[in-house]
Amino acid sequence: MKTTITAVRARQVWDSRGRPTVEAEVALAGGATGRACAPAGASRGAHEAHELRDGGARFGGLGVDRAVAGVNGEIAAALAGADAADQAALDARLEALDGTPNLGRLGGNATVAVSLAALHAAAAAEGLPLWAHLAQGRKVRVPLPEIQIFGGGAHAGRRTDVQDFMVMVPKADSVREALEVTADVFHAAGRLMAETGRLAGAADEGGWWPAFDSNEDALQALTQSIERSGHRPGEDVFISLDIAANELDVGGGRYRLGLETRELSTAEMVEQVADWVRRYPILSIEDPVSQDDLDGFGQATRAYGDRVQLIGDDILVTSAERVRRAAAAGAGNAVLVKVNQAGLVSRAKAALDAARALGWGAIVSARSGETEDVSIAHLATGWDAGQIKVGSFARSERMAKWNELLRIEEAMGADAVFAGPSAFAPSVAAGLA
Ligand code: 2PG
Ligand code: MG
Repeated sequence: MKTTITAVRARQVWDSRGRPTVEAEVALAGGATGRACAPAGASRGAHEAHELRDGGARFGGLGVDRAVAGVNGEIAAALAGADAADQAALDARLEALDGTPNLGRLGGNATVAVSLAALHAAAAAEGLPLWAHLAQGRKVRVPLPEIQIFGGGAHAGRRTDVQDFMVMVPKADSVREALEVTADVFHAAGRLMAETGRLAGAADEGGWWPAFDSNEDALQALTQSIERSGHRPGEDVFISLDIAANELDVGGGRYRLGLETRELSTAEMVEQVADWVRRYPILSIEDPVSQDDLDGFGQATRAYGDRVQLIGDDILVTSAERVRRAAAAGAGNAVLVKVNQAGLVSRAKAALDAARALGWGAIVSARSGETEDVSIAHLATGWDAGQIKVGSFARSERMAKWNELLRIEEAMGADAVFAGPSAFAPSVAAGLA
């Protein structure tokens, strides 16, 4: 069979933070090959697939020699002869080989690189771009981006408590237009920051590293940047926040806003965000509470989930089971899908399918540590996820994904449909009409 795996190998490459990561290659009997890199998060959920690092002094303990050796040894042996076109069986083999629920023995960084590389190889064997291989002839939408303007939290020395200040352009006609509007806002924000002496560099995902006095200050500056860019906040351009509240959790149901030297209870945290939602053109909120606070996530959903997208990242960790559990508790209306958080392509797809079955939104997301790998542009499109999150509008590991989306949209030609408001859960989409 032309899709039979003949070889699997891995090497250490470097990510956008200059840290080692795993790159895998899969070769098939018919001559096709696929290649993929594992990304790496900084603000991680405890329930994610385990990232296998070497520890010790070398590279600050972040070496991936063991993960690479696992691919070149055990994984290569176990996958020889497997069918790359049967992703579910291949991922099940990896799961069984690892033998732990969180892929802790071989490492989610090893398994995700291999799982994705096999997917690329299967697409190549069909002679199709990955998005078209995944779409299997079905009509799929070009995803709506959320794009970071200011980076904070764990990605910028905790210069703001909120991690990502992003924008969305849901009423654009195409991803091309959405990116052009975002470029205007990104540069207007840079100019505003420079003029007011608040520009302090670039954050991990390419956003402006700001020197703000409060989180509110950042919201004001972002709204002002949208206005200055010539676009209309709350009409053309909306704000999306990743609070990444896990990073603010100081235990005992308390959240610390370090920038403002305030400590909030879960109820106060929910109210703080509700207050921002009332006063700023906010369309989407990610992780307003900590990873195990399903109750708090439910409180947030009851407070503003009828008009605002409420995304679970660290709380759902790309797990179908956690998505269903959250929905049963009335918590959330969208899932962030990070393939490396799940550790396998099939597990990530299952989380997305669970969300879709519930009428939720789904956002395929990059990590703060990325490479030139553009797989997620294809996954977000081919899986018809509706939304994509890549980081900011600078640095080539980010721009590579945006540029790939432009190529995909162009390849679809007159058939291309931009997801726009259809990307959201119905009540959120209704608010945009
Ligand atoms: C997140 C991601 C991307 P990290 O929290 O959504 O912004 O960050 O990869 O560090 O988990
Ligand atoms: Mg997040």
